[in-house]
Amino acid sequence: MEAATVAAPFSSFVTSTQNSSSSSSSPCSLLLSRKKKNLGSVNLRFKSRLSVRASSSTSDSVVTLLDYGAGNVRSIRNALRHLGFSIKDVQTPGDILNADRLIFPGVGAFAPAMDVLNKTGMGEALCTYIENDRPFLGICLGLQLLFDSSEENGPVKGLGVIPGTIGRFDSSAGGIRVPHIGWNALQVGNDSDILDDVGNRHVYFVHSYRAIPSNENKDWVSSTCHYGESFISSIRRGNVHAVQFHPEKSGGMMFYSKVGLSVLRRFLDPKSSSKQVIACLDVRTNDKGDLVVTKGDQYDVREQSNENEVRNLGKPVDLARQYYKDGADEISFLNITGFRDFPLGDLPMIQVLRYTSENVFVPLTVGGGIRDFTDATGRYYSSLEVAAEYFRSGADKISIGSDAVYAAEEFIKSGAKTGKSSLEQISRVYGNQAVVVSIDPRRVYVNDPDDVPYKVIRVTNPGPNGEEYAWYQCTVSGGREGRPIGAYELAKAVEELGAGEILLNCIDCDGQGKGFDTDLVKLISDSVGIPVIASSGAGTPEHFSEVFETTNASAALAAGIFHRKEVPIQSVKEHLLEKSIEVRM
Ligand code: 1PR
Repeated sequence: MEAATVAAPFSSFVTSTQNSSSSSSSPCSLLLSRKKKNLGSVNLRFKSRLSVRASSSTSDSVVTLLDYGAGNVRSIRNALRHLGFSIKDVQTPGDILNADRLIFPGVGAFAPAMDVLNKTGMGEALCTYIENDRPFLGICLGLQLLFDSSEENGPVKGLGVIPGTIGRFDSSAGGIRVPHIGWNALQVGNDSDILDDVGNRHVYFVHSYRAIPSNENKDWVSSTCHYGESFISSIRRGNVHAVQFHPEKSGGMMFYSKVGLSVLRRFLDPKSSSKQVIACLDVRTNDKGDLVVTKGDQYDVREQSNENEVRNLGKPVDLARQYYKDGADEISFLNITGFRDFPLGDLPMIQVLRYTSENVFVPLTVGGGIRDFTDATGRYYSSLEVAAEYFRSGADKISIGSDAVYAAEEFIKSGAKTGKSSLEQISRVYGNQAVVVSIDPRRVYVNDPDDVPYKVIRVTNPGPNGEEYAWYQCTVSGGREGRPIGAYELAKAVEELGAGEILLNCIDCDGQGKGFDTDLVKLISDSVGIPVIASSGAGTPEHFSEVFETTNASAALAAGIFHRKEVPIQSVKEHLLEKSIEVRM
């Protein structure tokens, strides 16, 4: 797999072709010239001589590296290994076409590089690969070669994928020194997933030539940087990315996990984007009428004492502020008796939200009782009004529980979207990213998958009577009533109805501290395209890494261990970092 030295097919090229680069037409320009007319999306319908192999994900941890031996790409190799990837070196154009993901760390000068690409047929293979929107990351020269041409020892034709000419920094502009060597900040524009963790932090540059943003290439530009002038620091279109800076050098060991590597990680495993640790505050009024943070034991929030009082674990605003300071990525308030009350009448809950949002600057989700409602006076309130009041009071997202179950049942029965459910109304007005559906399922073991008309899975831990299968029955009203719908069916239906995220609780695991129900989380996170929050059962930091390593959960939530100060949020995050799971520190 790994070629320690310069990949054989190129070594001979590098030396011999130093100065014979001005071939008439660039590989891509031939391919693309006929298409420039409708260069809307990358994936054009042109049948080139070459064809790329549909992704077969030979292995999720292999990355193909185009190292044409011009310079040391040792640090990129080290970075890839550090991220747990093995490297397949390009030996032939076919290796490019068959790549699942390709990194092209261009080092050296433009002309010799284009010569190697032209003479080895790699240029055309690269064009075909990019044309088919295959996962590509060009670094430094690997970005510049995508452009029409370069003035470096030229003009020299480039691959011609992106309009524009690479030119030398003008040292007279603003008294800058050329080459541009050092750390500089990016102005991240169009969404470029791979830069999401960089934000305005500094990354490392070493180059004398640069690409300039223009009307012709503006659709490609995902970030610019200023050095005497504004130049293109990264491009992105679909799965095709390239950066002028060096992600593999953008940070010391400590920085590693934050900036440089996050760019590579996000490219290599787009799903990996950084995981979130969420603190959840289940709130309700206790018998004295005070709004307290409580915590269920499989949803039973009453102390096993004579008084049988509601378990009181603290004040909602204080705890929320504390978890924010401790590094929680999001805070959720679940008004667990909301199904009983009328949210807009529940001023204490709204007050909690207003006070919290004054001091907590991470996303706030609030749930409980969101539904259309007619109060005792006969006044009708739509769920939209309820949600509006929560958003006005500081919520970034609202969470719907019971009402989403009824909406899903209706949708599955009729097969038609009425547009009237709280889920549909609120996601239509506020966007689906503002709507979370909280699922409260209970595991039901069965001996045979055909025993029930719902999605059944083989469970890791057999049931009390050795049952090998189970389905997850959804409940409403805080787990009090089981409904004829499974968590799988519900998740699929609410995604269709406009939910932007799923908070996947598990009544069986709630408050048990034995870990998340990874069978359930895997089932749901593999079945929907929207983010899934694993919830219920966290007892140790290892439970978090386990759920992120074994499922596609985007976030994991805990309550009890944080309320009882058994496991600090910081130690969960440090553990995840040790496990190379990207989190915000
Ligand atoms: O149905 O729209 O009124 O919403 C009610 C909301 O309240 C739902 O989101 C539902 O999940 C929640 N809820 C209702 N009853 C309870 C209860 O505990 N009796 N709590 C309840 C939900 C689940 C998690 C909990 C995790 C983590 N809590 O949020 O925090 O299980 O706990 P752990 O880390 O201690 O294991 P509607």
